[in-house]
This record gives sequence, C-alpha cells and structure tokens, in this order.
Amino acid sequence: MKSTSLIVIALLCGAAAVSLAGTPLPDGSFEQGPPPASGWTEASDHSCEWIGDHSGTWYVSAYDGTQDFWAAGYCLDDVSGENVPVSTSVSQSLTVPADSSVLSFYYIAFRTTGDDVPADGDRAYVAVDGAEVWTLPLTSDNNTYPSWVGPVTVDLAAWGGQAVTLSLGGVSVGADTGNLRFDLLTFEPSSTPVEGASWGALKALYR
Ligand SMILES: [Ca+2]
Repeated sequence: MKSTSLIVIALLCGAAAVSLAGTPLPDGSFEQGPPPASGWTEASDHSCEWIGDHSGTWYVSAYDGTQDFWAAGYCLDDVSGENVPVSTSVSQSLTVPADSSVLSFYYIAFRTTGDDVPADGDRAYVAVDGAEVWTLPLTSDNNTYPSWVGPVTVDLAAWGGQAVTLSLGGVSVGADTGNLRFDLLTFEPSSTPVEGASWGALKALYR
C-alpha cells in the first residue's frame, strides 16, 4: 500500500509541475534555424550567421536542442581578412501572456580578449519595444564558459497582455568585444497574490 501511495503522490507532483510549466515562446529555442525559417528577424552589421549550431566553434552545445543565438563576437571580414567585432540582434513581435509574463532564458558568456580599459560599452541585452530590461557587460568577470547559466528571469508584467517587440542582442564598441549565446526562452507564470501576501492577510483569508 505504501508504494501505491508514493506513486499517487508522484503523479500528483507531476501534474502540478505540468500545470506550472511555462508558456512556449515562438521559436524560443532557435531550433527553426537561421532565416528564413527562423521565428526571429535577425540583424547584424556584418554578414556572418548568428542563429545555428555553434558547438563546433565553442566546444559547448546549445542549452536546449542543437541551435541558439550568438550575440556579439567577431566576424571574418572578406575585404580586410581580419576578424572584426560585430553588433547583432534578433527580434520578433509577440504578445506577453498576461498570466505568464516572466521571461525566462539561459546564456553562456565568454570574453577571450582582454577587457577594454576603461570599459566602452560592450554588452548583451534583452529589450522590450527598444527599452533594455536586462543587460550584461561583456567583460571577462562575467564569463560563464564553459557553463550555461539560468534560468535568468525578467518580469515583463508591465507589458502583460500587450503586443510588443522582443529583442535580444549584443553590442560591440571599439576594437575588442565579448561573446554571449542565448537559448531556451519561455514565459513563466507570474507571482500569485497569495505568494506576496503577509501572514496576517493569509489568516484573514482562511479564518
Ligand atoms: Ca536551442
């Protein structure tokens, strides 16, 4: 009988986990590959492709699936024959779910060249309608290589239920920059009022 009870509990826990799972974000794992199949509109100031399988270059696989988005970094310039720093971004229009407005994602950061002294603004970011809601300076102190980190969560409740343009990107300034890859974006449930309630408020609810 005990084992049966444990199974029932496990099933209940499983059901709870499913009900709390995030809302998929269109092509949030970049598995549709580069444009034109991608769910994202890609922009770069050089011609290299930034959505794809980067495991061969990084010796680190995507966090989820096989493909991800590589922000900033260097691109081999055909004219000069030199690697040049790039600024890259991907964006898409979507509606932030009103009840799952917490954006969740994973990243891996790696700066192989020395830091700029003083820092000149190399960074990765997440933006909503052009306003940056998360940013990370691309400095060696912020390296996570060879590990993906996350989930990073950013509550977009201010845009809950609204159509927005969501962008991820990397900005390179000057002659040197860093690298950051994004993967597995989802929308997660927003905090419920009960979680934010005081004990007194909870007592008032249930007495
Ligand atoms: Ca992926």
